[in-house]
Amino acid sequence: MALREIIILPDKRLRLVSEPVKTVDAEVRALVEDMFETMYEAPGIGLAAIQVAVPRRIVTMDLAKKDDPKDPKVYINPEILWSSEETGTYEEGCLSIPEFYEEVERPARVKVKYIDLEGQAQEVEASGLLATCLQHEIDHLNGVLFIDHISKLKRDRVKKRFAKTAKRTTE
Ligand code: GNR
Ligand code: NI
Repeated sequence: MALREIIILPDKRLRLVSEPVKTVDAEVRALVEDMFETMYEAPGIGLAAIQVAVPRRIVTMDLAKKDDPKDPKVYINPEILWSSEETGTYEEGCLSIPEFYEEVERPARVKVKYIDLEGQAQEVEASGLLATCLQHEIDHLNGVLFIDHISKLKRDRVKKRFAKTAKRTTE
């Protein structure tokens, strides 16, 4: 088990389209373990492999409330099969855009197919926070960030702030 470094805006790797997993082997399982360790330590409720610089279609998630038992979930090659017309709005954040939060409107419910850690095909119908988080993570696998769903004015403002901070810390 190892903690991995979470990459942050404006790291261009966040814009990569991640590759599907062919077989759930020991290497994938080791990456998933590291992703959970990294996600819990951050702390975050979800993590896409690209956030630890691995461009594979792997997502870890735990939506358990603080003080409740852990509820680790893994979604490999997740795909949205259906999304509702009805939308919902959540205040989102992202470990790759630290300390920035904004309301995002997305489909309220989604049906997602994925592969589990045993390599078995699964489907889930999600609403609420799970629906939001699955869409946020599947976006990451496609190089999309939650700031792509907010106004251009707000997006440009946050991009500029992170570009400045990156410049300051590399100079
Ligand atoms: O920790 C996280 N919280 C969160 C809150 C609202 C909507 C989505 C998220 S996901 C985020 C972790 C992260 O960046 N996952 O990619
Ligand atoms: Ni994120």
